[in-house]
Amino acid sequence: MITDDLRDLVPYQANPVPDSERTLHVGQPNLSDRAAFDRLVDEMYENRWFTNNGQLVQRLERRLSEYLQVKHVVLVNNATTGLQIAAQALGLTGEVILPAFTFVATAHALQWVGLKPVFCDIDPQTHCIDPQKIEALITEQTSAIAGVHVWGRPCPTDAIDEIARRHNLATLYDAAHAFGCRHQGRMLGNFGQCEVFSLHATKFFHTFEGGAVTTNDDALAEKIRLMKNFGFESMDRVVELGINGKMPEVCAAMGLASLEQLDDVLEINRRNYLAYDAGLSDIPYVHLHPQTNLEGTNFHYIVVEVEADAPLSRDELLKQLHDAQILARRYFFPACHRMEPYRTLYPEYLDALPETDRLCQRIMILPTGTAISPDDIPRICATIRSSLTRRKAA
Ligand code: T4K
Repeated sequence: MITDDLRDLVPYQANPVPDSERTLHVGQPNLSDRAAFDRLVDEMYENRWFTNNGQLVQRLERRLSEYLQVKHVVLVNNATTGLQIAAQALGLTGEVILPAFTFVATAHALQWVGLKPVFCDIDPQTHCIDPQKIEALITEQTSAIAGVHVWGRPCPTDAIDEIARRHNLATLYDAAHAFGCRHQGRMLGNFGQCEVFSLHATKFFHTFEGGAVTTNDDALAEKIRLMKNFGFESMDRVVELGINGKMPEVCAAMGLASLEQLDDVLEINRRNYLAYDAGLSDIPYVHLHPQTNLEGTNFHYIVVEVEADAPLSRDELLKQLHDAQILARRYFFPACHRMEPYRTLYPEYLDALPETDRLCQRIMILPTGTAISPDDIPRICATIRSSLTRRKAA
């Protein structure tokens, strides 16, 4: 139910451009309450403490640990660094199995720390790694399975755990999309040896730039804390190979202010999803990727599949939307195995991932979040309908 309070959160109301002329983007950031953010920035000034594990970072870690019901939350400067640190802290070597249907950062983080990404195909129903295809990829060099909770939909963690146990592999999850999502009655953040969230501006919950590594393993959390701060155990004493993965205080201020409004953002996302569901349901050739976990998702991505025999290809439809100032996006396009350096380093995957390749050709992401007004979604759906029917009639 959208209340008046909720409407106050939607920034379009302060926007002088009429709804019908605004450009609609995928990924426009949710805004925190400005006064709450300003108060936290004032506090940061009073403390004269801007980074290096400041009070706001510590406070946000405590809040997130309560929110995610996980023992340890280690904030970092972004999820890419978080994944690199997690891989190092877990002592991964050789090869790591992951889906190619992910943002390229997942593969880059592993390759950057000297691991070979081994790309696994996805389950076309869930868009996540297909557990039935993992085992055939395991070799003597495999040290871990890295699942990605694509669009916030949980990976099949039981199946992955079972394979990992049998082959003595580590498990970690890229939870970049999945803040606030639940799985089997628990918040994501509690699965595998550790999970890594992105808190980038385009995400459901954000800190401008940022990331969070979560784990229930005390020793691993301690190692990750050391590693994100150059390996310093105490002043002048370095005990690990470390990096600069620290989150600045101003980012934590954004996180603390944003956390207060997260329930409202969730409600707006849910409203938008339901409006898309209704608006797209009778348009032929397009299908909204269904949310199967209505009580446990953040509804942050509106994912639409365009059928192969539609009168317009996915890319032609995108062009029509862009012409109407609706900047829908292809994610993830192309998939990692078709991007450099992977297509040159590992050409064996170019013909090995049919479901990934099919999905990459078919899906588009539509705008949602608090920057979208209730009137935008009917306009977007009408543009999709008229583009498809115009072409069919022609
Ligand atoms: N794993 C997965 C599965 C991920 O999706 C990501 C990041 C990562 C790992 C790595 O997390 P981080 O290291 O970033 O914490 C964007 C984001 O930069 C990236 O964080 C995100 N995933 C990815 C899916 O999307 P681009 O290259 O698509 O960004 P860009 O600049 O094209 O912006 C996306 C849209 O957002 C545009 O329509 C414009 C809009 N936008 C963006 C920003 C930053 C705004 O309206 N305002 C803004 O301030 O990567």
